[in-house]
Amino acid sequence: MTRVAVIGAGPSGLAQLQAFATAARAGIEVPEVVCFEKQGDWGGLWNYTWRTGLDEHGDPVHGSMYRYLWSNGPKECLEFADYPFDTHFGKPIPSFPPRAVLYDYITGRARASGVRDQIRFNTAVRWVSWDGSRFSVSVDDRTGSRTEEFDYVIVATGHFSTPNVPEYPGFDTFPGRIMHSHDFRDASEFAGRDLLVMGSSYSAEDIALQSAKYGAKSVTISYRSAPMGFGWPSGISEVPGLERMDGRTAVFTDGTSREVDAIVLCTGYQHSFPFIADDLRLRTANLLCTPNLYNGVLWIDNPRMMYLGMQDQYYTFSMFDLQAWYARDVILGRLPVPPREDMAAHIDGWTARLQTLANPEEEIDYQADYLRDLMKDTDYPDFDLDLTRRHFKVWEHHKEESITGYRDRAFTSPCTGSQAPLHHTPWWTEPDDTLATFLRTE
Ligand code: FAD
Ligand code: NA7
Repeated sequence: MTRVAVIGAGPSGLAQLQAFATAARAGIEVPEVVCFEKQGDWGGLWNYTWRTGLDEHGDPVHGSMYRYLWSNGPKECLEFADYPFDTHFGKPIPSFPPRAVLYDYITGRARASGVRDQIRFNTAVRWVSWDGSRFSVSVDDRTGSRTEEFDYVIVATGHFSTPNVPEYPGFDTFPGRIMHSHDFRDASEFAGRDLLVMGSSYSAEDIALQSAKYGAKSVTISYRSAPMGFGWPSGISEVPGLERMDGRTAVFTDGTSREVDAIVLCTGYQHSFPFIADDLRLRTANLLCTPNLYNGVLWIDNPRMMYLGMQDQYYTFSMFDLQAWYARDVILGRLPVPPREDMAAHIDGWTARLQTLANPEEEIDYQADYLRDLMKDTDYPDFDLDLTRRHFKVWEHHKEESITGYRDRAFTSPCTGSQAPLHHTPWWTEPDDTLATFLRTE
């Protein structure tokens, strides 16, 4: 029997299990699917851990999410078309849920599909190689190591876990704490302190806001290329790049300086796959179009090797679902694999368009067009993709209008058409991120 290995049981890996389970329910013969997950539970980054550094087995901790993390985009833009929010929660819920609510949603669909017994938890994949006819997958299940043979390998291990940690002059003599956003867990740690946040993307934006919300005395955000330029609340300011640290004093390239107590490096992540042989290993920066992946999924030098969720992400769960449906249909032989040169030319076309994108609106259209292609190829349930495209653009404007208030807006579902209610409390004044409080109606 054909055997498929899925590596990782986060949103992408679970999407793959969902895709096969859906086909099986429709009476289609599906291969044997085995999912390896190095953590003790599913949900990937959404499975919160207090741990940093090494996990209980001595492996790098996967988790990068922190307490009080709320969705940074409208939930309507990531809704599962085969399992709408209204179905899971039994009623419409507000558009920007905290982490525990999204975790409940992701794992709720997986529970309903009964895919848990396909997952081998506490099992880390240590090496994947191709022997000319099949893949050898070596795993460590904490009792020992073994190697199994597979016909297809689907890598769904995420790419926001291995931190990119730059060095700056004076870091080695800075008297305070320096951490990467991967290790940031509880914003209240910085209450009453002066914080330096480095970076100008999603992590910098949100960690600066979190820290101010939970009591930091001041937050200085240092950008390398360009400021985010939002209307920051009092206590947060943006300055140019860091030149050096002189003790506690941060000196910036415009000659200004600030005294700070701690530094959070929101400097992004590396795509890291040390468990994959060189000839199969994706090497890329965080881009909307990754090199060598046809349709963003198939490794062109060996299309039985597949990757999910490796792009930079406006779209998340719905994109992973579409990729998983596509991967499934290639494996089932329902979709063709073009010759290598055609796949390479297709990627070249997308890469050329990527170079022309001038602003977030064009980036949103670019990724939505990619999803549109996958929708055309697969039988993933229809949803109003153009509505999500418009939602993202409106969301960008909401952020420009109020960076502390954009999460108080409400959107309509692209799957059911239902209108989300407004949350009972403004995000900026709501310290409680529990599921019970979020779902409470007042
Ligand atoms: P992950 O969630 O990273 O899951 C990968 C899984 O693979 C993990 O369970 C891991 O344990 C497992 N794994 C890794 N290596 C191995 C191995 N060698 N062997 C076995 N198992 C392995 N997206 C949103 O839509 N909204 C948000 O608000 C949002 N906020 C975010 C905030 C932060 C701080 C971060 C870092 C990301 C955020 N994201 C958000 C994006 C996030 O990438 C996706 O939502 C999603 O978690 C990606 O799913 P994934 O399955 O591809 O990867
Ligand atoms: P991103 O989006 O990859 O952004 C990384 C940021 O780090 C970006 O602003 C970079 O600046 C900055 N960076 C990278 N290297 C450096 C150095 N050496 N010095 C200063 N600044 C640097 O990662 P995020 O963590 O923000 O977001 C990842 C995911 O987490 C995302 O999906 C969110 O939902 C949560 P640049 O602009 O390139 O100059």
